[in-house]
Formats: sequence, structure tokens, C-alpha cells
Amino acid sequence: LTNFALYKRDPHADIPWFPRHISELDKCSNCVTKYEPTTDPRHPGNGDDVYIARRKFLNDQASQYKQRNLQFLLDEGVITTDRIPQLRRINEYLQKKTGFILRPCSGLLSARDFLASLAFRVFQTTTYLRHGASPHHSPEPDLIHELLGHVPMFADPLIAQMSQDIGLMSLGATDEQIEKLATVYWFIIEFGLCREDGKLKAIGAGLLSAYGELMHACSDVPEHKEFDPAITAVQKYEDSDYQPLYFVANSIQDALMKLRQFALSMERPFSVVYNPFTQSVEVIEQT
Ligand code: NLE
Ligand code: FE2
Repeated sequence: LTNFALYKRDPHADIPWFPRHISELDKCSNCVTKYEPTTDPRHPGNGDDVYIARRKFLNDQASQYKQRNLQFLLDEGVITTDRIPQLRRINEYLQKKTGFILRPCSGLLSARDFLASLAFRVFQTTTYLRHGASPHHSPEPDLIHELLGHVPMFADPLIAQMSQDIGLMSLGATDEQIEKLATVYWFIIEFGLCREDGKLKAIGAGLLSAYGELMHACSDVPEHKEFDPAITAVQKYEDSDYQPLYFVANSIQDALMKLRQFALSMERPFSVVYNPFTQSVEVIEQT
């Protein structure tokens, strides 16, 4: 019992934040300053301006370092500049990261079918390329959008979870609920923004694959509203041109939590659990 007490949790204690995924080490880079050559005469470089400038340059670069999934895809040779990768190769990569897989689809799917596949961590993907006349923006998904927009994001555990959650919520939902879920998907997974260090950053795949719209989204031109699934779900969206309005999340984690809160408000006479061992959805009826 005394041993057990070591692990007893005080529900009121503030638990210090700690990283739960390797990517969160981006947040573990606070430096303690001990010997500062600019001011500390004990530092051998004190007074050496060239040394101090070079040291600062390298430190500034290191502080900007982020684990980026796109960089991993490039480093591992999954995405290269000289050829289009096979879905099989992308899938090997995604399977290791989050279990997501891409499967080819032959055009625009109904929202119901598209969302249902997300419940299984399957992403239906187009395989043709956008027309060369407009490389910075395509009104419809294409291979560039899927590979450079979605794939790095599906390698992120929280985005993968958020996508699957939307998928699970869609199973057996009414037409009206599907419409809302497709709209939330649109505004967060396709065109979502989030704040990082006071700056707007894109998390949506539709922005990451469209340089032109990305610049527009982070400028003062469009309207920005706080991401709130209940409000976002009923917002009209633009699918042929740049969005006039974007929703901004505090963080991907916060967006996921809000989405789960929203899920509780959606009535459905049963709930579902995904069983990854059998790759099936188990339906739990309310009794
Ligand atoms: N506008 C995006 C692009 O150019 O990559 C595609 C959006 C698909 C919803
Ligand atoms: Fe997309």
C-alpha cells in the first residue's frame, strides 16, 4: 500500500507539462544561460565580436529548429523533386507514423463516403495533376495537394486522430450531420490555421499545397475567426476560389479537444469504437 501511495494522484495537483511524442521536443528547447560571452568576462570569447556574432547566428538557427514531417519525407527519399512517388511507398511511411493509408479514388466522392473512410484511417486520394496553367492554386484536389498538403499532416498523430474522429462521428449520421462534419473537416483539415508564437500558421492541407492561397490566408485580407466546431460547422464555404474567412485554432491539440466536445453534442442512437487489431468498427448500442 505504501508503494502504491507513491503513485497516488492528487487530482488537484498541477501536473507539469511533459512531452508525449518525439515531435513535442520542439517545445523542450529553453536554454539556461550560464556563460554569456557578450557580458561575462569569464567567457574566453568575451570581447571577440566575430566569435560572438557567429555563435549567435548558430544559436538563432538552432532555436528555429522544428521537427517537420515534410522534411522527414524528403530526408527519407519518400518525396523527391525528380519523380512522383507510388502510393505504396507513401503508405509504408504513413503506416509507421500514424497508421494512415492512402487509397486511390477516381474523382470527387460524396461527403458520406469520403468521411467514412477516415474512420478507418484511410484517405481517398486523387492521382492526377493540376493543370500547368495555375500551379499555385487548383480548385479541386490533385496529387500535389494530396502529397504535399495531406501526407505530412497525416503523419502528425493529432491530425491523424482528429481526422479519424470526424470519420467515426460520420458513421450512420443523418444527412444534416454529415453536412456539418464535412464543413468542420473543410475548415480545419483543409483550410485551418493555428497560432504559434503569435503568428498565424497553416495546418490545412488546402493551404499547404496552394502557395497563393497560403499567403492570402495569413494576410490581413480575409476574416479570421476562432475555431469553434459548433460555429464552424454551419459556416458557408468557398470551394472555387480563395476563402474569404478562415478559422484559427489555438493549437492542434486544442482543436482536437474542441472537436471531441462537439462530438458529445451530436445525437446518434449508438456509439462506435474503432478496433485497430481487426480494422473494424464496433457498434455499441445504447440499452
Ligand atoms: N486549392 C488547393 C490547391 O491548390 O492545392 C486544393 C484544394 C482541395 C480541397
Ligand atoms: Fe484535401
